[in-house]
Amino acid sequence: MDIPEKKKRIFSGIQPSGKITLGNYLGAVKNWADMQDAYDCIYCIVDLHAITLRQDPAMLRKQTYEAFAQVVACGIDPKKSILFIQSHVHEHAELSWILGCNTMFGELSRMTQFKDKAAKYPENINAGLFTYPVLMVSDILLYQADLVPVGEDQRQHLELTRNVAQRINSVYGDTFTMPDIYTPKVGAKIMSLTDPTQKMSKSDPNPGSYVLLSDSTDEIMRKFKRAVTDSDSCVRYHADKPGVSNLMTIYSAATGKNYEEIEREFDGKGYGVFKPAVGEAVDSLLRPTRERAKQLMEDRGYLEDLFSEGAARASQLAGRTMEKVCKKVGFIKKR
Ligand code: AQP
Repeated sequence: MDIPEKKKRIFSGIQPSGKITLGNYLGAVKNWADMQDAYDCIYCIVDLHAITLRQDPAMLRKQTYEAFAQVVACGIDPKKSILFIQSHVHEHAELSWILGCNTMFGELSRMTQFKDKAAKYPENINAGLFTYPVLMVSDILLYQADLVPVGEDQRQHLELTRNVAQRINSVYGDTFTMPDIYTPKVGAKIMSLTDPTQKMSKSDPNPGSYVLLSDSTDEIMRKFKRAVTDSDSCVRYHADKPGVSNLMTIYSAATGKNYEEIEREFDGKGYGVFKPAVGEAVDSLLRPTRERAKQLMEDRGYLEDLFSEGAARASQLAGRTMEKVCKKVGFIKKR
């Protein structure tokens, strides 16, 4: 009899630092849903990470509920995958301390995301912003993840994860699974609608720059009609046309059409026809998720049951790793 091969374990997270955008959806959450059968998936709303930037407490609470509801609405099945909220599993912060004592100041000083965020928020360069990568290392190693689906921007943090895992394994003996970066086949990088040289970000102060999963049809249509393009009116994918190319990427992700098909479809039609067509395609794509998330938000009790169950399942795995780590580093057990 064939013994079924053990599924590889995936870990990934999303910050409730704003509302989930079309970029987060196409670049991450949609793929999460598609990976649930082939992998043993653990997904997390990373609220501990979100407070590295100053958050309004009431907003953070609301956004955490909303992010959880939206992730479920996007098709993450909490029975199939483990879905939980990071601060509900205390081992993330505990492991982060131990791993922080095994991560070098120089390694963290080289992290480009820290440099970028420090430049963007000079009034709040807190120690958490600096040690953020250690918490990410802990998130991954706590669950002994084999694969981590992240964008290119996170590659440096994943390399740090591997370095720390290797260091611990060589100093204390085999402790952690060595994780690999996983680049999903379809993982579009979606750019801002108002500045297509910047990625679409939920914390962008300009709401016209992003489309939210919760945006109404009117909001979606208005944002696409105002999206920055260029002065000619030709729908063509080209590096010199970042605005149009970004809209084509979005249209392609929403309709399944490739760039050639899109260029043919809008040949001679101009942006006045193209931009509303992108809006309509995105609205059709997001409508079912929007409606399901709204229903879920009206049933807080159900959401609370789901995230409590998720945390209980995650805690079991996290507890096992923590016990192993504490023993390896020389902590004694209480009775
Ligand atoms: N524009 C994007 N295109 C494709 N993928 C994206 N992701 C984020 N923006 C885009 C992917 O979404 C996942 C979750 O991201 P995150 O919440 O951990 O933080 P982030 O990458 O910093 O996303 P934001 O929206 O830009 O948040 P803020 O504004 O708070 O920093 C990740 O897998 C990411 O690659």
